[in-house]
Amino acid sequence: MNQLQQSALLDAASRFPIPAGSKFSYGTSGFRADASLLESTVFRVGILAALRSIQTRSVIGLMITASHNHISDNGVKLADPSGGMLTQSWEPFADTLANASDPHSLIQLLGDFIKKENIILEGAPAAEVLLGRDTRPSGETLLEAAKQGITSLMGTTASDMGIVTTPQLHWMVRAKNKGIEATELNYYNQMLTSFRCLLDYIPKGDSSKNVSDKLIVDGADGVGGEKLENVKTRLGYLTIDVRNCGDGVLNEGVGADYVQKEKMVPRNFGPADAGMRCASLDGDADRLVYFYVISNSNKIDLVDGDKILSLFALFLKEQLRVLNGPEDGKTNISYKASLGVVQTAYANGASTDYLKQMGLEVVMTPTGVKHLHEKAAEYDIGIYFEANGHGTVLFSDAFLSWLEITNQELSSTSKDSDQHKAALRLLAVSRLINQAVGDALSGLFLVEAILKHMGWSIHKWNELYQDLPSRQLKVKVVDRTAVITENAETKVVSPAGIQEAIDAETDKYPKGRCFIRPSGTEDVVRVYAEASNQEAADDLAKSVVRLVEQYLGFGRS
Ligand code: G16
Repeated sequence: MNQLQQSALLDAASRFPIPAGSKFSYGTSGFRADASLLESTVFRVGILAALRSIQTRSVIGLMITASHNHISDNGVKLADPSGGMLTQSWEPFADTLANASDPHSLIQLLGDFIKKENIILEGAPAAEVLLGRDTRPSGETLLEAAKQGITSLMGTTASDMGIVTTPQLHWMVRAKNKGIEATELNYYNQMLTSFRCLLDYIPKGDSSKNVSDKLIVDGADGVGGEKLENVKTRLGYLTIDVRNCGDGVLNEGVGADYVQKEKMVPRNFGPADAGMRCASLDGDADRLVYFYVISNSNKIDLVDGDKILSLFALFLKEQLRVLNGPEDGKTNISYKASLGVVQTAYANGASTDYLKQMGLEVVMTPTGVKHLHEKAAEYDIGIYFEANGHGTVLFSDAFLSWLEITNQELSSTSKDSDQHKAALRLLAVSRLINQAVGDALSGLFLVEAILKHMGWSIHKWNELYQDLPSRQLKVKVVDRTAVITENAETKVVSPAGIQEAIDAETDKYPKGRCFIRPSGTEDVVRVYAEASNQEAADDLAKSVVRLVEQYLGFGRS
């Protein structure tokens, strides 16, 4: 950095002092905290985004959101050139930068990092960061802080994409770096064209008529509901009734996190909806779960991320089988695409058993899309989902290129054959489902297309396997970072002794399984328990909560 750049940065940084007594960390999905504490962090992440853009000579994304968290929280995360999460190798520096207490040490740290990463500032081509935010009231001020961070370094361009879903911003970053027009309209066009294509190739027959044309969606009073309203007139057969579209408090008694954890009907749903196919998005529309209201109750039957994954896996496996052609070898196709699924410890044990019975390779990673995405990218078709509804399907470039060529060949040699239709469906899925990150909207359209293809009601889908009863609780402790885990978060290595205590408790319950981990988005330790019946799962979770309090001490709420 030359003198001029240093003094410009110094000047900007002095306007964003770190709040006294705060410690920030780049958690499961970027920085999250009470919004009033975040301006300095967002400013610094702006600088980081500009540096990443200069280094990669590509467009980077910066999203202001705290997703499923309370409305008073906010957060910031970066999208790398591929549209995926910021490379994990930059996370430690993001932590250091966010916590550098005075502007001079900030400049020093930046200088050292620029040298270490070999980032050439002089003569660097124009860099650009795309900015997005969700509907939180604090978003506007924080976006301003981000812009100042971005432009303070070499006058990098900050392009404001407005209020968008998190996956839309990730999609735009990916699109722009591939030379595709990065507009919201283009995002919808690509998604809906592929959706209609999947509908066009539904086998003729009566079964698809069994599928209700009505879907009710809980928009979590966030950005996703509004966006769905924009497209719902373009869906052909499907009528979507969008509720919780921004009139109530974001994520409060609504949204995918509430529905999945509490298993209760969200606000504005009731007895009249019993049995109907319903879906719920989270605050920034990167999570999706389905459910139906149980008659005469305020409870729901949940169709979670694991079941979405299973539905996708079933459909894609079948398309690959048909594409490969009959076993006799006459029309057998040469490319054997690898298909793998990725889950976390939160995946219901019954779902993992089901996927393995289907003959699929199941890999486990720690919580966080960044981990699942990386693993899924190792397959030709990698499907990843967290039970909370976060996930997508990734297609490898090699497989897609081959598929394009094969599709052309099939369209001249055996147009409209089963093989040709399977190729077309796979191509449509790859264009429909967001390749950058988990996306509730594109996930929803894929679920809808597959249910219609199979002729399945939500009830039939839910019967794929029966979930083991489970309970998830959160515990406020003195310092959640004292919990250190290994083996994809299934084993605690610190504090000493707690894992043995958890194991002893779990052994008391038939089919018992339990783990704890520190949340990376909230100041809590999460406890997950599974057992042969609901009462046992509840009891196991509660006893482990007591162990956590005993070993880690009560925290203030
Ligand atoms: C984020 C991550 C998810 C993760 C969730 C909860 O979701 O993107 O991968 O499952 O946080 O993480 P934790 O248990 O560490 O709090 P979202 O929807 O909040 O962005």
